[in-house]
Amino acid sequence: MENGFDHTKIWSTLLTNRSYFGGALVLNHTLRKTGSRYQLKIMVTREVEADTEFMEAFAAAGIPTIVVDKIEPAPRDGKVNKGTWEKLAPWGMTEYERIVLLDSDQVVLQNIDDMMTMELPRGWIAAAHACTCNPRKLSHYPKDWTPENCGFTAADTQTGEPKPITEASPRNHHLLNSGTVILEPSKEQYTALIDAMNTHPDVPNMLFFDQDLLAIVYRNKWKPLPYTYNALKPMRACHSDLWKDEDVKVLHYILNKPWKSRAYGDDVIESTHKLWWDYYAEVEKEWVGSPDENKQRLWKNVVVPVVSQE
Ligand SMILES: [Mn+2]
Repeated sequence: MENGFDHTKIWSTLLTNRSYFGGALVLNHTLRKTGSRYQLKIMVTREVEADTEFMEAFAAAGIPTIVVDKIEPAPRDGKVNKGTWEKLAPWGMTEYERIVLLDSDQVVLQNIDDMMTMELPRGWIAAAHACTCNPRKLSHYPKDWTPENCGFTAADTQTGEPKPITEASPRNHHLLNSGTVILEPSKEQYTALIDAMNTHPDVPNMLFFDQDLLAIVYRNKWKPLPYTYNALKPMRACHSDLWKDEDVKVLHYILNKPWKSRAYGDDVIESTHKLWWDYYAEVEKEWVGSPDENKQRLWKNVVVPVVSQE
């Protein structure tokens, strides 16, 4: 329990460039604020590692980094489906007993340390469903992404508990959102994931990369978590009967990011951005008010350019 943290289990998120850094700082802040006994370690790509000033900012934030090598599928017909495949790297980090993947566009509103001890069958992962309501009617989303087929439509609106997945479940109930994933690193599972990435026929058409692959490789081997561990902001409208603000533990800002504008809307969905800006103001105060001039410089050079200032 060095530094008061339990080092056998970590939170982790992936950054491939500077653009989500404000998000990652806020995520880390909310983990600390909710009193987690576990540390956030940020996976960074080789490109990030080469960005000296960016790496100084992680150090100034007191956030350890884990450099991950490029992960991408073997080319098919000379083409590579480029995406966030490095999110698969934690399966290979067998020095940890458990890793909980979070997204840097999430904020933690209540202590979620129970995810580190939650029972998980050997060889399984846990995640919350993907919401397949497609409320914005995005044309590139699959045709069967409708509210009737959405896993959350079947959840218990009283308790928030997900409906167990069975053979009779609609196809979409087998889909998960990889914003929050509980996993136990294993060489065997890592190899299976990488093999599937290189050989599965669906890979060239995957829109959500790691997320789509996990749903295939862990089909019937993933435990659905209540929506509260990965509350996708549009669900506040499209699953308003399920959503209870006071129950949300992890709020996930999918689609447009809060840090892109301070002039967010006041509707049910966009008004959730206020929470992010409130936490951001706390982080800003810490850095800008710091007696450490280096920290002030890094704030100006690394954070300010990627977070809307008006
Ligand atoms: Mn996300």
